[in-house]
This record gives sequence, structure tokens and C-alpha cells, in this order.
Amino acid sequence: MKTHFPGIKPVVYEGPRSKNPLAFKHYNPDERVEGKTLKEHLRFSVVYWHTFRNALSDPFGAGTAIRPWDDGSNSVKNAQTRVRAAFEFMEKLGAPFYAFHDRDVAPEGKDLRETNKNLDAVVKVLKEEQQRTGIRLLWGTANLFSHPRYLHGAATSCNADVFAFAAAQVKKALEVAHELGGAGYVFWGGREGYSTLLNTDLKREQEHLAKFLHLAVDYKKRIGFQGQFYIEPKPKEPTKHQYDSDAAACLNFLRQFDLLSHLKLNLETNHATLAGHTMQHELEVAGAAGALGSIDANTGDELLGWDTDQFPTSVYLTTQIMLTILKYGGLATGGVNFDAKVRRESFEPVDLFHAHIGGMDTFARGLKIAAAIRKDGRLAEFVRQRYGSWDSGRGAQIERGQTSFGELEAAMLKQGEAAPNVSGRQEYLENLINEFL
Ligand code: XLS
Ligand code: NI
Ligand code: NI
Repeated sequence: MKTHFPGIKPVVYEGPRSKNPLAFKHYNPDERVEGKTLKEHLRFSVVYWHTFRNALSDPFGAGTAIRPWDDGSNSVKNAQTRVRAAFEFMEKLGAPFYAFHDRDVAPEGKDLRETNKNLDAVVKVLKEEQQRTGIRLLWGTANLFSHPRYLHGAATSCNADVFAFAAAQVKKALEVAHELGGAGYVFWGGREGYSTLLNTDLKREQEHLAKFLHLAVDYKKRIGFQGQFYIEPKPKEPTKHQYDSDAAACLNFLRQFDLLSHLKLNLETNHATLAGHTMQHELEVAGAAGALGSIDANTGDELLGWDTDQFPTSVYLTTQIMLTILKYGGLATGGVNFDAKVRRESFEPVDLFHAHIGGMDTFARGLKIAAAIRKDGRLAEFVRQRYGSWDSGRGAQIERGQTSFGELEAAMLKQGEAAPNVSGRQEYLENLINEFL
């Protein structure tokens, strides 16, 4: 078999003392934490779009990426060769999952029929490579934002034919995800939003988006696809305002249109920060609603205001993320999906390894640290005690719904004042976390 990454051996765990840049220092897939292996906890996934389709261009300059296996053409044959290179990469990295948009893997043809045919020809190779390597599809999705037909949006387009085209595209993408045994399917509303309210019927667009998702749910049942549906929040980029702007907005939308039982959230760090939240906030909001599904692991740049999609390198960040994920019982169908790209200056194939190895090690550390914090128990105990007044007496009565405003007023009139509060001890808790880093 032809190798596309000559000179790169399968990446193995060598431990924290290793100076080998192409080895894991912290991600030991078979190590056990809280009863599961690291591999089972983290379910790492490589994204096709950034890792195999991003030429690393920016608004000021052309792509810089050197990808020797890619002839730069839009042929199906090139797309098939790229699949072989992608699987060699994922196999050498030891990533158990991958994710893709329909248009990442296969080129558009002259019409929908030809495009679907192209996709089938590439899916055949994806299936072969999945079988050869055991690597699985974490989730599939449809690109409903790049083609000019989607300039007004897809499900929220002012043009009903565009809605129909998007429906046809998602129908096919669901069939493909089903065929490949996908563990999930993601809806990200890339252009489901607006640039100006002057030309926008917001109410109608939101209703159309809900209609679209209901049709997808119906079709999923029809073909017997068992994968989990996710919606991925992002507040802006490419539009000025996107309807699925953050976890709370998504949950409200899903609840309003009776979709909450069908979709969970796929949360991305850089989208959280674009929305003015921390990633942990988004995870907590989703977890509290029973809708924490999967994560797109990346990070933004504190000094840049856009979706820079960098690989995560902050152990503090991954510790926070893993604390919340462990708290809500782990990623069931989801995974740690690296929706991240190397910098334009990091143009060699080996940089793809450095980036993913770093991300995987950072998450492995975060997981181990989070587990140690949980085992220590002081943090959870502090929070438990902070809410202690709710565990008995008046608090428990309120929680059980066994009281009224009248009764509570009577009690406070008698008591005269609510008892002084306890300190939040933020600084003590911050120090406590640092003990584990
Ligand atoms: C873009 C999104 C996108 C989704 C999949 O910002 O993160 O890549 O994850 O369509
Ligand atoms: Ni994403
Ligand atoms: Ni993003």
C-alpha cells in the first residue's frame, strides 16, 4: 500500500518524560479513569474539512498547505485518494472517529444527480477504509452554506426551492451517515440567520427551520438511522446573527418547536466564546437540560474576535470541560471532535500530527485532573454545603412545592431577617483547582 505520510510511525504513548514530539505524553488510550479507558472517555475525532480540505488561505492570502497526496483537482479520483490519506493519518494518530460534511469528501457535479453519484463513489472508499481500520464515523453533516445557492440561508432561505434543495441534500447525507454506521448527525446553521432585519421575516424563518428539522426527524425514523441528532450553536459568522446562537437559544428553540427529545447539543469552544460565554457555561446549560451531546474541541484567541478554530492547548480549559462532562455522566454517543485547524504558517503534513497530538494530550490531562478533583471531593463537598439550607426544613419544603408566598411571608415576618450568608470562597476554590494542575 502506498504511504502518504512517509517517515511517520504510529503515534504511541511514551509518558510525560518523553521528548519525542510525535509521541503522546499523557494520552494513554488504555489507562483507566473512573472505570473507563481514556479512549472510551474521550472518543477523539478528526474533522475532514479542516484537516484534509483546508488549504490554509485567509482573506489576505492564498492557501499555503502542502498536501502531497492531493492533486488539487476536483475529480472523484482525487477525492478517493484523499480518503486513503485521511485514514492513514487517523490510523497513525490512533483516532477512533472522524466527521465530515458531504461536500468535504466528494465534489459537486453539474446537478444534484451527478453530485449524489460522486458522493456514492467516495462513500464506497470511506466504507472500505472504515472496515480496514475500525475507525468509525462520529457524525456526518451536510454543507448548507458554501454554495452560492445558500446565500440567503438553507432551511431559512426566502426561496422555497432552496429549502427543497437543502432537504434533498440532507436526505442524502442522512442515508450516507446511516450507510457508514454513523454515531450521529449534526445540524449547524451556517447561514440560518440574517444580515439585516430590514429584509427578514424572522418568525417565518424560524418556523421554517423547525419544519426542516421535523422533516429530518421523520426521515431518520423512516430509514431506521439510529445515530443521535445534534444542533451546534454559533452566534455569528458567516451571518451577523444566527438563530442557533448559543446553548440557551438552541434549547429554547427546540422546546418551542417540540424538538427537544430529538436533538442534543454539539458544543464548540470557540463558538461559546464568540457568544460571550465560557465553554463550561455552555456545557453546564446543556447538561442541566439533559441535552449535552458532543463537543467540537478547539479554542479561540483572546486577542482576536473571530472563530480562529485553534487546537486546544490549555489544560485549565480542558480540566473545566472534563469536570462538567464527567459530572453529567460522560459523552455517550458524542466525542471530542477536533473542529480545529493548523495555522497558515504550519503548512507541512507533520504539523497535522503535532496539532492533534497536542490536543489529545491536553484533553487527556484535563480528564485526569478533573477525575483527581472529583476523587478528592472537596470541590463537590463545598458546593453541596453551600446549598445545605435546601436539604431540610424550609428549603426542602420549597423544593417539594409544599409552600406558598403567604406562608413564606409569615415566616419572615416572624424571623425579621434572613440569616447572614456564607462566603462564596471563590479565591479559595481557585487555589484548590491549582493544587491539581
Ligand atoms: C463552523 C462549524 C462547523 C460545524 C459543522 O464554524 O463549527 O464546522 O461544526 O458544520
Ligand atoms: Ni463545529
Ligand atoms: Ni467553528
